[in-house]
Amino acid sequence: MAFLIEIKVPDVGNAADIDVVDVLVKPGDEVKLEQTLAVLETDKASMDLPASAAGKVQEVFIKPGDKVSEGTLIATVSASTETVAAAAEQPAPPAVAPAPVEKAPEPVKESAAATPEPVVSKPAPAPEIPTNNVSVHPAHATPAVRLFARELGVDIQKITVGTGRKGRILKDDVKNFVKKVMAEGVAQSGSGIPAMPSIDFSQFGDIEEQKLGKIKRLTGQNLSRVWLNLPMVTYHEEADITEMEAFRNALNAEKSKDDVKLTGLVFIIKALVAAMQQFPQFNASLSADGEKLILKKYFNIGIAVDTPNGLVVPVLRDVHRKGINELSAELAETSNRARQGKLMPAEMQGGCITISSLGGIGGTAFTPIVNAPEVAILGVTRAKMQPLWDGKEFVPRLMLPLDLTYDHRVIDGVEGARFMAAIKQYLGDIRRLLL
Ligand code: CAO
Repeated sequence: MAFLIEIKVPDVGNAADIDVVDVLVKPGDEVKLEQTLAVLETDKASMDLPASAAGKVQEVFIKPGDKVSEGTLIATVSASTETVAAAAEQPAPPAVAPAPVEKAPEPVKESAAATPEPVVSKPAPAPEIPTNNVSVHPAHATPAVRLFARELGVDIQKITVGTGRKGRILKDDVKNFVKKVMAEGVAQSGSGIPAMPSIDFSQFGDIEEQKLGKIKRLTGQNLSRVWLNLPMVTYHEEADITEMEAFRNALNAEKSKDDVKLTGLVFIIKALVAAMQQFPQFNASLSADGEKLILKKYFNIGIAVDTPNGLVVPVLRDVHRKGINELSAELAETSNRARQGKLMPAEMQGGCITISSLGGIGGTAFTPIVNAPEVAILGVTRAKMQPLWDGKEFVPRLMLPLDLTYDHRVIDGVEGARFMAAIKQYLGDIRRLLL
């Protein structure tokens, strides 16, 4: 015996006006128990409406774009007595509301031509609450979810976790995918750069592993962060320090063997501070939101010091108030303590611009990385005698190579060139430092 079963929208937890995004059956289709008849979608989740009885679909009452609520008739299915009985014995599916109570089918008189089949009202089982199933078909999603993914620029094929029924991708899965990608981006300082591959170098020959010290690890992290966040430009220049060196040598000749000798670096520090006073935008930091420039009225210079544990940057404070001898003594004392690992954290804070000098070793030029949040760093390599044309002849001059890297968000190219020209002028004639 056959019964006509009405399949209705079950209790879906107070949701009304639910969108019908897909209807998967038509009259005449044979449907199995639990087969998806339609796909509904609220603003929170997408859900499949399964058939609560197996049989032949007689009529379908909804179409994509309709809005339905609890109790809306979805379809009628003509089912045999056995199927209905079997369906009645099915345990109540997990539901957001109590399982619907089913009307028991009544025996039907064969002769009723106008009503050939008795009608049984049967809500579809309540849709399952999404679980964290791993999707077997990663791109199994309704058109609405696909549209949503497209609007966010998400390639739905890349979403491997569908938490809907049978692994269907839901709106929430798309949102979670976007959150995950954003979080990974942040972890990589917004760069989205793929991680370096891990290579087993022992396959090419003998190796030894050496753990990086704390300073090296922290410096590495900081340098990577700066490298990825600051648009940096390095400008190169040469300063004629022939007279300055003559003066420095003369001063050193006057010193006793216990006095701290003057190195060229202290003159460079003074010239740098004079240029900073002339160009205040170099003695500044950009606010974290990039909206403001914080101009500093103090003049603290960081000096990169090479130590057995790695690079550290002690800060010489209030340099504009200190003389060459005082600065020399402070530089010698601080760099010694830095090499012995005796600097306190506070001694490495509050710098305005850093100098990285490789002049004691050699070099002709390099591109130092800005010690952010400072906006510039001055690199120094080895001075050497060069023939310089004075308009009549070549004359030997001691030329000092300088490299200025600056944060291009704060410093324009022309400002960088002018700043460097000022340093060059101060070093070329240190009497100008008195002006
Ligand atoms: N041109 C020619 N000679 C130079 C010079 C230059 N630009 N800079 C230094 N020298 C000479 C000095 O005059 C000194 O000569 P004497 O022994 O004849 O007196 C010698 O080189 C050694 O100088 P120094 O480097 O010890 O002293 P300094 O004051 O110039 O520098 C300090 C001090 C602490 C900056 C330096 O010792 C240092 O650690 N430099 C490394 C910085 C660094 O690691 N930078 C890398 C950053 S990027 O990774």
